[in-house]
Amino acid sequence: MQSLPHHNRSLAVLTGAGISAESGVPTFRGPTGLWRNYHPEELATPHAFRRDPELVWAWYDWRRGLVGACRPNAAHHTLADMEQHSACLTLITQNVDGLHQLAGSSQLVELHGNLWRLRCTRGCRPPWEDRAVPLPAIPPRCPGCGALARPDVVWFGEPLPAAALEAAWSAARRCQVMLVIGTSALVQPPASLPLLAMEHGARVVEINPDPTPLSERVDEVIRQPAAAALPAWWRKYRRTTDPGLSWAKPAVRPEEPA
Ligand code: BV8
Ligand code: ZN
Repeated sequence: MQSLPHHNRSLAVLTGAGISAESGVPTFRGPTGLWRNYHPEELATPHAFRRDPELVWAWYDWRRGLVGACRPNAAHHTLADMEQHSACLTLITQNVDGLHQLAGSSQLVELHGNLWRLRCTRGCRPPWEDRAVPLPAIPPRCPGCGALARPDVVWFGEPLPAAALEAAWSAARRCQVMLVIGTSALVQPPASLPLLAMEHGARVVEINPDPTPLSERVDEVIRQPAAAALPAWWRKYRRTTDPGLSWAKPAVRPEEPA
């Protein structure tokens, strides 16, 4: 395998709530993830919404208020810069906070939707953007047919958007390097993406201050917060003139004279 110059080696990046932690966004499993003593998994379900849409919307309104006051950090900005300088970068996020877009990332695969989009529970029209904080009415209603509106996110027990999932699978199969940033790797199907990338020979690097179920399986672990670790990783990556040595899986080289 001819080792590719680093600027046209395909990179895939998977992000989770941890990349937004330094922007002030509560992570799901961190101490700040709880709301009124509800675990996210209890509220982010179609069942919870059917049972009490006001309660679920109060939670999303609280999160929109919180996230709306947050700004992208150095890790988000580095990913936007990487997009500018990489021929082939696929940024796959589990986050619904919209901070990647705010940082300027456009090649983004949102696996779990977005807090700033609403959709009609009757499906009478495509999802629409609504950035009102707080929402004028809880629960909000569809401006077209007056039916209940819901956040345009994927709830537990719901399938992921097929196009986003396919884009993520193919990026994982194609990439030479996958960065896994700020995820506890517990929620499926996203947690399987790094495994798929490894099965296809990619080098997988985890950036997370804490261990995860992936840590002992990946090629490299950077135990630092993302806003510090990612800019440093990208500077080193770009400086690398001989990609085969440090980043991609060592190329199968013809026997080099000893
Ligand atoms: C589906 C949107 C099928 C909503 C979200 C049993 C076994 C295996 C799987 C299952 C099971 N039971 C059920 C399932 C499936 C389920 C699942 O995986 N459950 C888990 C809990 C076991 N998955 C589903 O239900 C999915 N759908 O399977 O559908 C289907 C198919 C066809 C037809 C019908 C059905 C849907 C899952 C999506 C749910 N929606 N979000 C909303 O946000 O309101 S998931 C949500 O939680 C996030 O999007 C994210 O995916 C997840 C949280 O994980 P992380 O982002 O990783 O965050 P976390 O807090 O956990 O960790 C933060 C990490 O950051 C930590 O490691 C920490 O150390 C680190 N960190 C902290 N600070 C920093 C940092 N890292 C770097 N820098 C820092 N500064
Ligand atoms: Zn409608």
